[in-house]
Order: sequence, then structure tokens, then C-alpha cells
Amino acid sequence: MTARMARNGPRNKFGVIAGEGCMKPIRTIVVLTGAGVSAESGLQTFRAADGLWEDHRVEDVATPEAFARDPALVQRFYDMRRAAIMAARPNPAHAALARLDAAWPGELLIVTQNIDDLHERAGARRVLHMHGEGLSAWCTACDARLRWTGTLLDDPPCPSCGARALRPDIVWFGEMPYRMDEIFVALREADLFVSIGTSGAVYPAAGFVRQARECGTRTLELNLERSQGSTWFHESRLGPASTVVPEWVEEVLA
Ligand code: BJW
Repeated sequence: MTARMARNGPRNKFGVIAGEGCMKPIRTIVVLTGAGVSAESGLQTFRAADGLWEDHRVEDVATPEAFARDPALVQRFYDMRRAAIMAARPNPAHAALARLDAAWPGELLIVTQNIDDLHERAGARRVLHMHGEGLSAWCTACDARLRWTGTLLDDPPCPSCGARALRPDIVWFGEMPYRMDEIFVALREADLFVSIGTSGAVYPAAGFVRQARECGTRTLELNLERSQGSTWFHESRLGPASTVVPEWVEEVLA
């Protein structure tokens, strides 16, 4: 069940816990989300015992080398993921973050490692997909990115240039995550960094908390269990995202 960690420290006028002994007002928030935020929407996480890669070794499906070696295996895996994304519905954690996005008067950036579109379907607008998007295809011939809801297994031609060079628009291991410059600027300027539903196993996202700390930013983790980088956070609140995220958002907007 939910184990709640101590919540010490003074609160600013937004109801956000301030840094140790200081009352720096929170204006700029960066939220990082991972697979745990979508777990209660029925989308499997990666590193649970029954995780996504149980039947697939990660190096067989989530690297450019794997795609070059066996494109059909990788396309089948992402066809399956695309179907799962379309069947899923946003949960109360996505809804709460959308409410925060709509109501927060300061700067906000929701950086998600997830390839699903549940933040957007819940109504969030300030969302950045650093590991790509499941419902997007990337033409490696003309560089077009296209909304894609069907299969890629039959190697269809690119609607823009006709080449048969479409791949999932996903950041695989060894590839550069998207829009890192924007993320680093946002992290530098943040007053509060909140990490939600991620194990802290995959870089560069796993290093964001340390970057935030180096800039004197307050840090909070909301997760089912302690993440690998948990000791870097000022505070950890443990529990299912559908409970701890709405509670935190209510506090921030109070
Ligand atoms: C709940 C919950 C509930 C469950 N409520 N919580 C050696 C050392 C350091 C780094 C490297 C290294 N060797 C290689 C690297 C780099 C490599 C890397 O990190 N490898 C690690 C395995 C060590 N990284 C890369 O290659 C990245 N690129 C890169 O580094 O470029 C160079 C660069 C240099 C400088 C600056 C910037 C870049 C690319 C990484 C691409 C990751 N891609 C994947 C797959 C593609 C997307 C897809 O198919 O969906 O992205 S991997 C996979 O892991 C996916 C996820 O986005 C990512 C993170 O997983 P996440 O979200 O944390 O999921 P889980 O399952 O791990 O955790 C879920 C959590 O939720 C758990 O804690 C649960 O408890 C919790 N939870 N239910 C709340 N109800």
C-alpha cells in the first residue's frame, strides 16, 4: 500500500514546499514523466517483472542495430505498442497534470519519456516527448514526420516522398533524445523539478535530478517505489500515480 514519506518544510503561497529553510517562490516547474504515469491506463512499464520486454530482449527491439538486423520484428513490436496506445485512456494522473497545465500561472514544461499521447488526450498542452511518439512515423529518406495509426510492417511508401523508408519515430538506445537543448534550458530555469513514474534507469533523463540540484532547484519524486536516483531528491512521495499526482497538484494549485 501507499507508503508516504515525510513532508517537511515551509510552503510558499502556491502551497508548494519550499527549499530547506528558504522560501523561494515556485514559478517555473519542470515535470518529468515515465511509464509509471501510464501504468494505470493499462500500458505496461518497461522494467516490471511482467514488463514490456519480457518477451523481447531490449537490444532486439529498441536499438537502430536491431532494426537493421530484423526490421519485421521491430515493426511488429511497435505495431503492437501503437494499438495498445490507441486503446488506452488517460487516468487521474494525466488529468491532474492537464489541470496543472491549464491553471498554473507560471512556466511549466511536462517532459515525457513516454511515447503514448495520454498527456495530450487528457488536455495538457505544454508537453515535450523526449523519446519520440508512438503514433508518429519518421521517413529516413525525406525526414518527414507523419501521424501514423496503422501498420508499418508492410513497409508502406512515405506519403511525402514515396520512399519505403518509414520507421517508428522513437528514440532508441544510442540515439539522441529529442529537444535536449530546450530541456536543459528549462531545467536550468526551474524552481521545482518533479519526477513521476520513472525508474531512473535510462539516461539522460535519469540525470535530470542531479542537473536540477546543481542549479539549486527543489526536487520531488512521485513514484510507486523509490527510483534508482531517489537519494538525489529532496522529497519522495510513494504511491500509485493516480493518487499521489492529483494530491500534489491540488496542493500546488491551492
Ligand atoms: C509506477 C506505477 C504507478 C509503476 N504509479 N509509479 C552506461 C551508463 C550510463 C548511460 C549509458 C550507459 N550505456 C549506455 C548509456 C546511455 C543509454 C542508457 O541510459 N542506457 C541505460 C540502460 C544505462 N541511453 C541512451 O542511449 C539514450 N541516448 C543517449 O544517451 O544519447 C546520448 C546523449 C548524450 C548527452 C546528452 C543527451 C544524450 C537514449 C535512450 C532511449 C530510451 N528509449 C526507450 C525505448 C524507446 C521508447 C519506447 O519504445 O517506448 O525509452 S528505453 C525505455 O526506458 C523507454 C522509456 O522511456 C525509458 C525509461 O523507462 P521508465 O519510463 O523509467 O520505465 P520503467 O519501467 O523503467 O519504470 C517505471 C517506474 O514506474 C518504476 O519505478 C515503477 O515503480 C513505477 N510505477 N506503476 C506510479 N501506478
